[in-house]
Amino acid sequence: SSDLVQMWAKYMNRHFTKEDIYVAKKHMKTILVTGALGQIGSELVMHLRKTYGGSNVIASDVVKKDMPEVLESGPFEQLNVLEPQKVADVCKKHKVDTVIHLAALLSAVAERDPQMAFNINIHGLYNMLEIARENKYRLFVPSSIAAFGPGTPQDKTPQDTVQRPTSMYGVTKVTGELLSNYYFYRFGVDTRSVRFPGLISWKTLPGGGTTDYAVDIFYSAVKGEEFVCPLKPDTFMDMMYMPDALKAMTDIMEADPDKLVHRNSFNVTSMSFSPEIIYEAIKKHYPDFKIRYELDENVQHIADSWPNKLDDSCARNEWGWQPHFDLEKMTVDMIENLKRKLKVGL
Ligand code: AKB
Repeated sequence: SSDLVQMWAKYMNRHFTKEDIYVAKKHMKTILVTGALGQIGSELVMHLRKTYGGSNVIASDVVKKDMPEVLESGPFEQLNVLEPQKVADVCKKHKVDTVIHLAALLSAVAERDPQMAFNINIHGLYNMLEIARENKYRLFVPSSIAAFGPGTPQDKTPQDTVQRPTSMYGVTKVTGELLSNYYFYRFGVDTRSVRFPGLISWKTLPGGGTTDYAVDIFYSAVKGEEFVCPLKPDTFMDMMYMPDALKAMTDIMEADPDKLVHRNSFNVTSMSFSPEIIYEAIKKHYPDFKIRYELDENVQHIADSWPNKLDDSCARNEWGWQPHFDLEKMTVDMIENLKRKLKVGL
């Protein structure tokens, strides 16, 4: 199937030359982040501001939450991605050249309201693609392990393989990958993305994903509470610690475009574990920690349709992807930071 990618690229090359790929050779300068007060956004904005300067990273979200670190370290705009004219005006006002579009519903919440998920995830994405096309912006839109489905090989899931997801979230992610590639080949918009696994962080909670248990389990352990797990003990999924996810986003956006065979989207992973395995890793630090399994069938159903472990060799070969955190290292860091955040066990 990588032959297919090559063939398609060759065919589509008739529509554009390398010079048409907007600003592809330049670095990011002024960046708009949508969904900036969410789990990824709140950390990404601070990470980008350190590298590109506070005033060059415009944080935006549909509601203004009480997050002084993000709100006070640079510009914030209250924006709804379903109002494209307002988004375009804000981009022009700040002379944006790159958009990182994170505003979307996650898998479990999307499955509870598929119509709303379609509206936000698809119409929001389409609006951002059109704004990028009209204004020659570069665009990053995260995909997910949810872009795979029951027919996909579950172990060492290849970069190019069957993508027939059965969740609305997954359908919106595959659509996002296809549309982003289409805008690249058809209009020369510099779109790039990765398929994120479950992201684990101590700063901001995820909101309604299938992999959220891997964050919640740390909160229970640090607070000295029993953890009630919604998934079966042997449910394997790929995971990643947030610092590696932030690195993946900046590395791919700054990657040399000549080296990219793929674009939307790259498999990336740091580790693969099950509830049983992460429980054992945390138990080394909290020997009395208890887990109880109370299945949420909807969440289990989604998790069962996702891969156990991705093969991310294309990301490693094409733009040097290399994670820093494994399960043990992440566990130590999560516990240390959560103890400080929750002011317990210090
Ligand atoms: C979710 O569980 O929905 C997300 C994802 C893997 O995309 N964390």
